[in-house]
Amino acid sequence: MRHLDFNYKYIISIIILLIPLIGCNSGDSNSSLIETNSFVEESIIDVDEMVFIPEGVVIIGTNEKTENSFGNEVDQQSVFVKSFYIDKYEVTNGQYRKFLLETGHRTPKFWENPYLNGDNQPVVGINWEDAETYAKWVGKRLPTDIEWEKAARGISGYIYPWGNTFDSTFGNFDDNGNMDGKLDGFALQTASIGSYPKGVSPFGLHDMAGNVWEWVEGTNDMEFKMPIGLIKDDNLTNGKIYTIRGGSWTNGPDDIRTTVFYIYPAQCSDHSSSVGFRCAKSF
Ligand SMILES: [Ca+2]
Ligand SMILES: [Ca+2]
Repeated sequence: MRHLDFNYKYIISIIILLIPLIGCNSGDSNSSLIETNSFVEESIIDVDEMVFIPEGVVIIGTNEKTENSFGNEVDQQSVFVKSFYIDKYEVTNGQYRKFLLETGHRTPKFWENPYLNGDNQPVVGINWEDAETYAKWVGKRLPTDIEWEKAARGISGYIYPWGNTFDSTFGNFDDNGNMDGKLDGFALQTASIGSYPKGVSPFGLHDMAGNVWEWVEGTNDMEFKMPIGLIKDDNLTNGKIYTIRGGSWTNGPDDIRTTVFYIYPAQCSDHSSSVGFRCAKSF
């Protein structure tokens, strides 16, 4: 069954790749009026806003693992995390456009795809190095696995950002495998960031479950005790392991768990329409 699900999602991904390309949007702004539909509340957001995450011991991982995720989960453990700031939202195309214009950095895959290139939709089609380069350019960095998980599930260790029960209307997910938008309002595309205020994490972060997977800082730090059998040479770059977190618009309840990580080669996501990132900052 899982194999069939994988094939189905693979086919959907191919369909996305074949969507005709048209001209890209233009213009940018720091504050943006989010588009509305029947599922989305109208609100004004500051796309550059960061949230302070206080230091302290938190639970990461779980002892009640799902067997139906593409990704994996570590055993439950308590970890001390220093305080840090993290973006309230996923990095948008509008933010990324400024970076491209100032640096001449390579244009992401899907940059001209009308389903994915709105100014307030998260940037996709970028690999880990693109994400890290952007983060440095904007004076930030990528969050670590542990930081990301703390920010997503809070000090109570929720399985989903909002609690322990899945709700298909609290984020842009796969609409029960149909990707038709009937459950969450967005079919075969990313949602504008911040479209699901009911799905925020305990720290008020948006889209920590779904919309786009999020690159985190690569790690060779065994404090995050990954099952060693999962680590292959092609998952390593400069001796580090790279993962994406949170699931996306192509994933359902098992993949969008805050505890799930998916090991991904750092160079190989530039063809993915479901992987983006958000930034963090120490102080
Ligand atoms: Ca959806
Ligand atoms: Ca996300």
